[in-house]
Amino acid sequence: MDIAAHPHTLTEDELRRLDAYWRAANYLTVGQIYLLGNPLLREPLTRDHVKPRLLGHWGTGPGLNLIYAHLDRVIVRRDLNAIYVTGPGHGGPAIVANTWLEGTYSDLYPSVSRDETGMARLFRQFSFPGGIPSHVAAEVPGSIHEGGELGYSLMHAYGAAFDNPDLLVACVIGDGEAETGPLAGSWLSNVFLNPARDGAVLPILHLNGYKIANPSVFDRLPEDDLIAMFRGFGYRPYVIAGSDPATVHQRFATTLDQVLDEIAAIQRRARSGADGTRPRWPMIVLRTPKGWTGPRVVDGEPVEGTFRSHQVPLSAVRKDPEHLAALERWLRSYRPEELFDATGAPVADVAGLPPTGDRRMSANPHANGGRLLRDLDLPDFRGYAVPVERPGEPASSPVKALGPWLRDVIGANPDRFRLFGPDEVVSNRLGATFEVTDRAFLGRTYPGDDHLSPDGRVMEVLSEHLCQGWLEGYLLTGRHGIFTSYEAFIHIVDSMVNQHAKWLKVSRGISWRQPIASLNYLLSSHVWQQDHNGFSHQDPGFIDHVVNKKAEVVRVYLPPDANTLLATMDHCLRSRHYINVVVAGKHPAPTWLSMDEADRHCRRGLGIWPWASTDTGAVPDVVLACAGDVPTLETLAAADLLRRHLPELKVRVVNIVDLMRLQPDSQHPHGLPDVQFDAIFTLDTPVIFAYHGYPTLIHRLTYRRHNHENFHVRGYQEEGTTTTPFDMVMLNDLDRYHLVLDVVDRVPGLTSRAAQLRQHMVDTREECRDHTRRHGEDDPRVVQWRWVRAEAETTP
Ligand SMILES: Cc1ncc(C[n+]2csc(CCOP(=O)(O)OP(=O)(O)O)c2C)c(N)n1
Ligand SMILES: [Mg+2]
Repeated sequence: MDIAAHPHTLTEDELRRLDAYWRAANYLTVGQIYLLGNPLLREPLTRDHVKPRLLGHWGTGPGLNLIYAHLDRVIVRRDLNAIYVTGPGHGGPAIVANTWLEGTYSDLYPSVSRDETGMARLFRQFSFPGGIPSHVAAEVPGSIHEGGELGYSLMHAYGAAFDNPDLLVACVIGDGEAETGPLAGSWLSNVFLNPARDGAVLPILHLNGYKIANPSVFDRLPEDDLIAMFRGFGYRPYVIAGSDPATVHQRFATTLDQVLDEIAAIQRRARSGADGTRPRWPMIVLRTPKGWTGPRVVDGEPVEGTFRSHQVPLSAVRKDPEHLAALERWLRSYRPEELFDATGAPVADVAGLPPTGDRRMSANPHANGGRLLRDLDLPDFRGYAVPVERPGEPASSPVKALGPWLRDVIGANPDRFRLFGPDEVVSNRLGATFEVTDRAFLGRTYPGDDHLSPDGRVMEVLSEHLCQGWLEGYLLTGRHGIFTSYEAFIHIVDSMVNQHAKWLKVSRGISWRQPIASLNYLLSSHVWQQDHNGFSHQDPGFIDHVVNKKAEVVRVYLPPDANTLLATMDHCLRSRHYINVVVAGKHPAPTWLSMDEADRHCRRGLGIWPWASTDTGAVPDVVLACAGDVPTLETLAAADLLRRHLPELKVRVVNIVDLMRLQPDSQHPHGLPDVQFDAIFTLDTPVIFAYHGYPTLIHRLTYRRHNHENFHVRGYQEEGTTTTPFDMVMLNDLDRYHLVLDVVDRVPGLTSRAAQLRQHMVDTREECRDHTRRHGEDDPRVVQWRWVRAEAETTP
């Protein structure tokens, strides 16, 4: 569209009011960065009015404020339901300024009132000890995106728009942010957005030309190429460029009206059933100067319109009288006396621009998702149980057994639950979900494509970043979901998990933020179960990463079989405000517990398995502990060997589902009190612990426990390749024979007494290894091993 053909969308009065609002927001942005006192410049500015430490980011602010003001105009005119995602989240003072102008800030933080006293507090608290952080963090009303770590704005925006047909998500993307891998991948999200069912995302690329110290790459691309790139991603880009405020206001207003008309038309067409194809969504490229309206030149260097405006353009205000004078000129250039009345409140023209009530972007309930959260309608997981004939029988794939339940969760919650995964839903054995839904997809389809449709509720894209970001956006706006991934590659989102965990931790302490649904990971194709893959696909360290986070936010579950997985996932989908990591295998494996037992075991989080133990009524000689499905299998096989070969040995088998039970209750809310822990693990018995992941984690978690020095942990020690399942456990000394060796070596008195058994175990391991090398598969005595009830046992 030729914007120049519509140069005067705004009347003189509208232009004046918009510009006044923008100036007010800019003034408040600068004030927060600099001022301790004299907020309205009622007296000449002195160094004592200025903060000793000047922290914050100015450069992005004027652009963020301009976009905010213009969105406010159209929200009012069109009664839009909109939220604002701030990619350059370092522009915290700008967004806070808008929320204060809208009145939301004072509603939620009454001491920061909309008057001179409140303004002074608003300024003082910003980036000040005991105050608020510099970014658009959880403390900022209307935010679902802190933007501290750049790259995730657009994926959060799409996640928020899914299943929110009436919502407009305006997403400002920094031109530097746009260089990040996650953001670069996010443009594809429009292939998954259904205009009939979902809301709209309006990407606004904030092309202010610079980052911290460099030009942005996008700024230096020929404009034709830039446009062609976005067209290639399926957008219709509108470029607004300029540095004269009045001209840019007019262009922005005209463009915004145009793109909103287009969005409305797209939605009308799709919702009337007239058009089911992927539309070309509009987007905006806003090319305005970085640090616009700030100091042009400081100490002889150009600042406005350059990277030098990124943080604090005048950095020596308390020392250098010239800087102080320049700051005063800068602040007065906004003419605060026209913008705020005698009490310090914004004048009617300014205060009257934004919408009111929940239409304010800072008060929109979608940005405080817990307010809108509705429980899932969960089918009773007990009805999906694998019937257990005796411990270990039948074999079933835990994840496959979960499939029908998950299918029914999807079916029962068609507006608030989605499954996210990087192309692995079928490979992770969750194919049953496709009995009721498809994969969301609006790209071209061919005959033979499998379960692709615009209405699908399974979100598959080969980007762990996108899966994570979409799900976060979906959760933060009050919905539910699961992310299923290969265990090794979930590390790709380590950093995003950090950010989400921080958000959860901080928002937990903010009274007006309601808890949201937990972020649930179902990690399958785990380290011990590789078919086509090998060493590159073996890494159980995501658990280690997650446990670094605040105890009140993270939970880790290692269900040993199908029924415990069902009970665990039910628990996770009911939980709130956590990050739940569940690791479960996809291959057929013994089902140890009936559903009743599984339910009880999961409620306890850990427990002695009496049917596998031989220490009834006695102090055990050894505790065999296990966490994870494959370690549990090896542990039970080891217990079986011990029963046969050392029948007098009192063995206690303990299984751990909820890893956090291992920590003391002083460290984690799930932690087992010391007395209970001591009762199970004893004060002085050797504990041979077979663990799914890296052994050091178990030591970390049990470090403060009385019997810690007797904990001997086996787990993944970074040995692996493409080989058989039993060879994998042997490579890492986690196999049943090695566990027996550990028992012999650790239980006092056994070394000499059980020397023959020891030798037998060493030989058997070698034979098993040789078998794999000769035949390409595991030894039949390993494959065919089954748990046999003690009564039926005959010692060989
Ligand atoms: C992932 C990540 N890498 C690096 C940084 C450090 N950083 C903060 S702001 C910034 C420049 C951002 O530039 P841009 O996105 O263009 O924002 P704006 O120009 O609007 O400030 C950088 C590199 C970061 N916050 N996140
Ligand atoms: Mg920039």
